[in-house]
Amino acid sequence: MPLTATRAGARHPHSFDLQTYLTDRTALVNRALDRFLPKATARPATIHKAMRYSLFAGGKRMRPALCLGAAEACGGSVNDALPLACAVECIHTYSLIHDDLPAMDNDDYRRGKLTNHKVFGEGIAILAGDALLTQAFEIAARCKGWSRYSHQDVILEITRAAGSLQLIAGQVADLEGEGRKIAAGQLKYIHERKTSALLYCSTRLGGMSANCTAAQLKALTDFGYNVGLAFQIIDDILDITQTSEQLGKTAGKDTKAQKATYPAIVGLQKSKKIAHQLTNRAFGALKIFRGKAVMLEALAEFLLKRDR
Ligand code: GRG
Repeated sequence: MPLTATRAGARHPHSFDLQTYLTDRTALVNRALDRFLPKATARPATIHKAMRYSLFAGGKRMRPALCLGAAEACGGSVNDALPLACAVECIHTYSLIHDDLPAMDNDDYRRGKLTNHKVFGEGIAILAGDALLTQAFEIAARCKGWSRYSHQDVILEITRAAGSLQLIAGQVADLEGEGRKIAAGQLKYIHERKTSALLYCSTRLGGMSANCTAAQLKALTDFGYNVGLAFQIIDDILDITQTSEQLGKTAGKDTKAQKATYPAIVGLQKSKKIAHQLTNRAFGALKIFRGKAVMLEALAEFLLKRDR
């Protein structure tokens, strides 16, 4: 997907091939995840097969791409950011496995395949999620270390995003909001936590792996936060405009579960407008990188225009 990167302060407009970038980064991430995880044959094989089943089911790898892109925007290396990109993907996959369970969203399909509990049973699916969450901390703890940020900083970053004040808080509010009328402010609270928190954790970790400055870290936070909010609005729009085949998961679930979404509260057109505004805010946050964040800019544009 050739995109012309001009918004984020590039002095000379040039085209950026996001498709090739994503294919390349996804391959790197997949190889690294394969190295970090216990082999599928490691005892007890069931749990390792279940962890790998969901991890390699064909996710878009957006959080790792954001992490690696943030590192590159700060002049860091992909190799230094790679373990943290993998840690975030493990947490994301755990959250999807648990979200699909009968006690939560009760879904049969995810990433175009049967959900984890449909293949391995509920007990193993819960444990596969738990094991992926734990795996993320092992991967982060084994990193080689950074001069400006300690292991404690990095681990705290992940605990904050995944804990009961962010990711889990968002999921709790989402569960409690089902079938109830909620205001736009409460919906934003949910989106900030269940979606944005892990996205800006990804960009921040990428920056930290590159020893970014405080100003760069703030820019990456603002960028990830706004991209995260736009991402969830687009996700809600796709839920009502796309088919299950297109999405690789059951479409139309939000309406059926009477979930509060932007399209339900403000309508489709206004939701699209808000997603555009948020993406523009994200572009604005990248100015500090003076054209070195073209991959982040292209990713934000891709996430806004995606159809799955
Ligand atoms: C169970 C602790 C716990 C949290 C669940 C992640 C989550 C919170 C719920 C999943 C459903 C949902 C709407 C999450 C918001 C984030 C989101 C849209 C996830 C889907 O991310 P994609 O599209 O998925 O990047 P792939 O499969 O491509 O990685």
